[in-house]
Amino acid sequence: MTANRFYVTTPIYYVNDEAHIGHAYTTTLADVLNRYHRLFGADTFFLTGTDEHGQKVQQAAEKRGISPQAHCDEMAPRFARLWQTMHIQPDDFVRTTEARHTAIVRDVLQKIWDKDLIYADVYKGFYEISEERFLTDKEMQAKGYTAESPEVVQIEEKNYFFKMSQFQDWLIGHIESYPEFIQPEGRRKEILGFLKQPLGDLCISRPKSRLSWGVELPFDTDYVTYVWFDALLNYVSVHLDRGGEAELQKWWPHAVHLVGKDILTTHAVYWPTMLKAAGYEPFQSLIAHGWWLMDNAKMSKSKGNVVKPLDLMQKYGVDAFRYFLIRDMSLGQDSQFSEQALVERMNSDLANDFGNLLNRTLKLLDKYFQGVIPSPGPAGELEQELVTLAEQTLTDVRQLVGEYKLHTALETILQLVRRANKYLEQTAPWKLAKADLAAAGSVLWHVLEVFRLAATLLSPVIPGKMQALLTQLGLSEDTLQLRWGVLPAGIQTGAAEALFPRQELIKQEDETMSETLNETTNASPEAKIEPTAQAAATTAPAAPPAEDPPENVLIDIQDFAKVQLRVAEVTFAERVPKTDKLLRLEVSLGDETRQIVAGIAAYYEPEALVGKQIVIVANLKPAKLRGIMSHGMLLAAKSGDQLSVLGPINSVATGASIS
Ligand code: ME8
Repeated sequence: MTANRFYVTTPIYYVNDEAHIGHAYTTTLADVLNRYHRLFGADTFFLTGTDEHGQKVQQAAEKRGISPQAHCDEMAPRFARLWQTMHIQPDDFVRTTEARHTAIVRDVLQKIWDKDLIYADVYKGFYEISEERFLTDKEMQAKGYTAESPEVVQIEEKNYFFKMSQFQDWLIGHIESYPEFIQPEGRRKEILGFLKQPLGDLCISRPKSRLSWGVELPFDTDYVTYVWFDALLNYVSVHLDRGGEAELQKWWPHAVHLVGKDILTTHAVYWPTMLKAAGYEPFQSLIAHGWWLMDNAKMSKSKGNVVKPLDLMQKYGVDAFRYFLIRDMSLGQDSQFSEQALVERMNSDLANDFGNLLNRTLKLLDKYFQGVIPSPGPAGELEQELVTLAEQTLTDVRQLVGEYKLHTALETILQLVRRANKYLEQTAPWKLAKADLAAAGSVLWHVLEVFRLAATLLSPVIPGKMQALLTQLGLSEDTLQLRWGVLPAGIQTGAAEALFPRQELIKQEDETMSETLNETTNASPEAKIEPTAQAAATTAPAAPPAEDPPENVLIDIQDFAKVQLRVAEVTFAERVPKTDKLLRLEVSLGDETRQIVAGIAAYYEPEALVGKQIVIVANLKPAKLRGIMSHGMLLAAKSGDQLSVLGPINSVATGASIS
């Protein structure tokens, strides 16, 4: 019997640029699959990382006037931090410049060289700059390039070649025998079609005179290997380093590679033949997903249509973003991205279907049972139907996850929630309660049990919100079980608060300035990946200013309770260019970093604020000031032309709530 294990990988991302929604998608998908398999009882491993060698990275570093290593050391943690912010939990994060990786690349090269499967030759051909590889005549034609096209250069030089052509027949046989090897089916056919033409050998080196930023070949110190022969090996190098061949064998037969369709050939053709040459078995499956498109074009920086994940998360929250990515992409096809679609998806699925039913149920629970979960009574016909559907949902979701149909899995879970809504209408516990309180209690138990089950099934996709739901229901994590009938009676639930408030599209004020901020290469890593902010109390907010409240108007304590005040520590401060009013602050709340723009430049030197604890309003809608996103507002007292930023008199834990 094969072990119940699951090993999932993402491509390792180039560090020549910032992460965008495409990177966020593949990594979220891997995280969600990993969490599902863990929920289903498998032993799991999830690997992601960064691809740090090659021409593009060398050029990006040159442009900034720093060494490639310094550039990589700055960029790689940005990816890692972004994944952390997105609640993505890889088991390891590999960087191709780490010695643990390069040592294995050299070992494998030596092994293949010793088997006489690598040779030197002088090659003349067209080299595609963006893809960093030589193109065949056919590929030149297919891409519509000629010798004059700026995308390619003609190069003649000595290089090392891997005898990939020797493995063509074996590869075709393997793909034909194992339909799950390349998915979806369309991509498998595409590769089989590609393999109808004779397969060439693969150039795996660059002379150091042309490119030095790579892994030196063990058999010729004038050459490096880079990109594919380097990067693909990350999938095995990490395990070999962690525990040698035994550790690799533990995970390797279960390896599932997730990639975008842009890197299908490299993973479906180069990679299995490299493995075969090195004496390793092929991976289990390669899953190629489609692209997120903006206005029908792939996102790319040159087109200026890149969507930054952090901007979206700061506006709508991490879980809403994760939910949208998984729900709105049918794996294998392209999907059109729009912020409007994200907002609509949140409102229809999460706020309406899930959130409304939850609120109604909790209100009824409060009214008739003082918030204590009642016991289930005997199941009638309607209850039986609900239980049958719930059990069917469990089976279907497991199967759909196995088939990588996550968007359908989510829809299936939501259908169960909608069915529970109908059940509530059919049974009308608000009427029932007058005649038979126990029967009304049984109805509420059934609806809440649907929520417990839905929370279990949705927890891999929206872990933060489902944790909040459990807390609201007074349940512990071990109630996240995949069977009907777990909900304990007699538990006191917490206060009902909207888990998924209705969202509106948040418009950006001034896009061009935001670009300027993000282009600033000297900005701290947080500034680039975590642009948040809000006006200070003393500046005109970017959102339309609320009317000044008339003096002496009394407000309810509930109104004040809506305002989240927290203690923050200023970690960085600078003047905002081209204005003498604003400072840009980075503040820590302990568990997160935020950016706040405050109108206090006339009163404070930036340095004087660093290290100080201040008070911020933490739940203001984000706004843009001079193109810089502000997430929160600091409090300051103003009298005449004096201003004092407020903070605790004694130092307290950073992030502490103020009540
Ligand atoms: O190719 N929609 O790195 P990369 C969906 N370093 N996914 C997208 C996307 C989009 N618009 N754009 C990018 C590399 N992706 C190599 C990989 S692996 C051994 C080496 C995702 O930074 C998608 O997963 O260009 C794609 O395969 C990956 O980002 C490319 O990332």
